[in-house]
Amino acid sequence: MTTKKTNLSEYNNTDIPNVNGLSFSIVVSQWNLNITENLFQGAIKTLIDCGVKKGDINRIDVPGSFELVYGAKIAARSKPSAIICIGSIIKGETKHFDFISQSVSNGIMDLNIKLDIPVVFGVLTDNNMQQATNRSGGKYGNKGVEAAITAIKMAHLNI
Ligand code: DLZ
Repeated sequence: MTTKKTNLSEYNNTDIPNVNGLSFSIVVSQWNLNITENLFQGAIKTLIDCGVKKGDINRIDVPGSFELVYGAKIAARSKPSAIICIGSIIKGETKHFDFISQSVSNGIMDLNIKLDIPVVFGVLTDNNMQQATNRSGGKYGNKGVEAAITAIKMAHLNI
């Protein structure tokens, strides 16, 4: 099956639920920081554009994507309406890509089972830097924007 490569970050403002009273934590991996900073900017701008107040958004930095799960656990202590995990894992010559990608996706899934707070997977898993660039504000949009919209929708479910 082929995937049509379109910009997945275009959203319709009228479909976005009311954000009154919602708060968000964004956990940002510092590995491949040029990519994750663009993802973060996409996410925070989207939250603010959708009406979330700056003061209701908290940022936690962690060294790499592997640490996102623990970072999200820390973020959960302040009971935000949703947590967004942002990371960029890029394939190299060793198996790190498989181990880290698998651990992070399983870890975030576990948090969704255990916590009463939705935790959103805003992690790019790419074969190379060009693919990551294309998806962090490039020609295929910004995964951070998608993560923010997902977080709002999931937080709204939990009201
Ligand atoms: C070690 C490592 C490598 C090789 N590559 C990445 C990567 O592409 N993306 C990423 O977010 N993190 C990477 N890391 C760091 C690990 O996520 C983790 O921070 C370290 O293994 C320390 O636990």
